[in-house]
Amino acid sequence: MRIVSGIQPSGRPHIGNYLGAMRQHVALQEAGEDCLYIVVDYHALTSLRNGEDLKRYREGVALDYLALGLDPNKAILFYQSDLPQHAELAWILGTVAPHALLERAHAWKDAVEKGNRDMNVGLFTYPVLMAADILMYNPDIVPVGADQKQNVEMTRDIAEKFNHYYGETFKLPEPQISKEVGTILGTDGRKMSKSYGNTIGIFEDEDVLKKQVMGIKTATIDLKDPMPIENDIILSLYEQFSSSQELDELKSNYAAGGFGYGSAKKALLKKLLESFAEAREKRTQFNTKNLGEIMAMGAEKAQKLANITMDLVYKNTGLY
Ligand code: AQP
Repeated sequence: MRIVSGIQPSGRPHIGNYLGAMRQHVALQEAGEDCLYIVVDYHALTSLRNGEDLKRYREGVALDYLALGLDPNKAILFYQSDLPQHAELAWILGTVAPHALLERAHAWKDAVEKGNRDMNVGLFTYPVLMAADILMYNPDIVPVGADQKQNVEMTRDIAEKFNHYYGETFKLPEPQISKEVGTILGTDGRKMSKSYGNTIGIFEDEDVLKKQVMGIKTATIDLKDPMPIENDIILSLYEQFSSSQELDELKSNYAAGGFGYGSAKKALLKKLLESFAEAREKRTQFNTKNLGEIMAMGAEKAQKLANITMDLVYKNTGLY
């Protein structure tokens, strides 16, 4: 199976990115699938306004992927902007993508409602660029977090439109979303998101992680009283990293009373540090020295596949 997915270097990856996407990405590579993973830096330009930040984040995301087990000899890892054809295909797809379709995008509607973002055109056409990233490589499956399901559905709609006008050109990909993960909640109870500042990191220093975990919003109850287990952010995160027995133990501590949210947060922090111990150790040994070569190798492999798609697109649209 051909697999394509991506991550925005709009900040440092968090455990939501890991559970919703990156963990699956590495597992699919290990299962021997034909995987392409894209550090989508053109997308990050819709929110970052500092070149030094983008440079640091995109290298950071690539190194984080490698530390989490991505093997550049098994999967193709590359920077989106190394292949300007992504922007070119996005333009072409934009000429068939209905405006009304993009207006329905949850992320766009959310941004309009909040009105607190720089509402640039790139943010509006984000799903078209994402369609280009995906359709460029004709994948069968697009493994993403639950929040990105709509974008993959839009990719299918745009591909169908294009095929309707220009004849069979693109395969319609299927989103693959881990049901057990769903949408991971951030420290404030909203979707964990780099732009909400409510994330818990993977590779941050221990004192930073501690601060993030200790900042999780909890109910206000007396220490001696039982703590409610419904809609508890700590438990929902702990569940993702522990066995059912460990989860039951923590739940019974909640029910017993006298435990306190401080102890629950400490248990979560311990679990996170244990779960990522190997990756965190690996990450300290990685630096940007050989990264250029690894990313250039990925771009070269991706370029060969992109050329095939673009040749067909030029031929079918008459742009040859
Ligand atoms: N909270 C989440 N729960 C489950 N999956 C998530 N993903 C992101 N947040 C969660 C999945 O991670 C992959 C990479 O996401 P992205 O960086 O490309 O963009 P995003 O979804 O917009 O992530 P953020 O953190 O919310 O970034 P900003 O704030 O910059 O927009 C995707 O597969 C995504 O589903």
